[in-house]
Amino acid sequence: MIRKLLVANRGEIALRIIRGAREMGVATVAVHSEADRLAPHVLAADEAVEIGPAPSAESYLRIDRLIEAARATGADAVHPGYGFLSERAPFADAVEEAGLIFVGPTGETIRSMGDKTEARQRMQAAGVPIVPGIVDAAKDADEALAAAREIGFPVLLKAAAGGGGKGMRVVEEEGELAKSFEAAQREARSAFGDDSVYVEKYLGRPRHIEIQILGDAHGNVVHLHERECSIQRRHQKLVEEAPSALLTPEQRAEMGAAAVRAAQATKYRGAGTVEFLWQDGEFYFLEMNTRLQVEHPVTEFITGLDLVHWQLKVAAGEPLDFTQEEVRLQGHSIEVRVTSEDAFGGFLPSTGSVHSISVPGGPGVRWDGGITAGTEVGLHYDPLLGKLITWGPDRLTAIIRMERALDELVIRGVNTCLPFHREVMREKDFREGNLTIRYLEDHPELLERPDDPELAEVASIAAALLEHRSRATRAAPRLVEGAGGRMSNWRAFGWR
Ligand code: MV4
Repeated sequence: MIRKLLVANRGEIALRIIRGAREMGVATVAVHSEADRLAPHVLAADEAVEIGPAPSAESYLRIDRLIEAARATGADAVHPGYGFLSERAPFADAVEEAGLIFVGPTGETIRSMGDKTEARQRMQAAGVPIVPGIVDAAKDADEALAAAREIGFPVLLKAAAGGGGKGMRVVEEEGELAKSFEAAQREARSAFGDDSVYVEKYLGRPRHIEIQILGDAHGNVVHLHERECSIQRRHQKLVEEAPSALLTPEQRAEMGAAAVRAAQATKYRGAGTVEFLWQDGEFYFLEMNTRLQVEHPVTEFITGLDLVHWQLKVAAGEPLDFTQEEVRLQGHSIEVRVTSEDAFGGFLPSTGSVHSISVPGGPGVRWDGGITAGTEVGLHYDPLLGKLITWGPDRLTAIIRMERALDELVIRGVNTCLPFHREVMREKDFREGNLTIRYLEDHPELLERPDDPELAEVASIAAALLEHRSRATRAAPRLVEGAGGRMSNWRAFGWR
């Protein structure tokens, strides 16, 4: 087993990993920048090492300093969290070369999934459906045009070294292709130092559904069902849920089996996510993420499994001790990402000091946060302050609980996107589970400040006096026609 774990991250995910390690009797080492000396993850760990100034490039991204911190504290394993170095193959390699356990897949697996054309080739060979298109980069615009004619317009040009939406171009018709191809190549070269571009059929209104997988060092792989992450803005997910509101048990099993084949094709060890686009009853492999994801708690809620515990176990060589048939799917879970952004002002980042935070609790509610009163929110790091997650025996109960928990969560001192989430929870298409990756483009009203300014001012004065939000600013959760009456949908909680 691992004795001492260095957590190469900050914020809510560092705290989440430290909590999981502590429960398993694993000692923890936090690392932090000068700006994060008193951050919650530092206070929560058994030991802490300062690794550099505030900018990530001089601290959380310094492989040499992280390895040195592990050596100096006698850690025997490193958990990369998400973001930062979590999907950099050279980091996984450096950790192993230093004789330490990397909590994640091998550098080789990370590398092969980072190249999108290689990933497509491997998936095709493993019998995982991929988006129709070419599997090798196109040599020139003529080759791309020939491919596009075969696939049928519109097509999407993608950088082989890309991912996360960088370097993509939609091409509607033949006449635009040559120009777009050259632009995509230039973009890819300057962003990734690699100008390889390939061609895919463009899907206009897909859902983003991903499958959580878990593999051990002995070749066993299970899937832990899907998460639906369609509600996003500029590739930043905002709301996630598990299971998806519309998959049938047969479709779930089919996607799960495809994800397991994908993981087996890369000899996957650890927790990973296979991303799919879903449109008109068909699903297509998009990318594989070789890390623990932000939205992992919704999977933990519906399966009862602790993903950090399992990451540590399989990293230490322990086999999975349950089968696919034993993986439960119980109820429904929703997560909202709470960021220091003003959703009604174009998601403008908000900075300052957190004056106070009051976190929700009660049945079926989880707050995974990385801030306390006094935390300085600046521009050096990701704006994610924390995640609010609810569980219910069914989707409507999870939503109603989220509305209740959103009302209980009060963060003062910085603007947050909490008011936006209150709007989403009441919106009809969301309530009915009608989601695509264009959800926000289809609902621009959700990005408009809903309150009467006068009422908002009165409310903010009242809130300042009372230290919690006035009831006047929020309507009672509204029921949506056809979504079922409130109590009629409410079942007594507990395993059925
Ligand atoms: C697509 C697509 C439509 N058709 N591929 C965006 C990020 C990268 N991982 C792949 N992405 C997309 N690929 C085809 N053939 C639409 C997107 C896409 C998207 C995908 C998932 C979640 C959010 C998205 C937002 C915009 C575009």
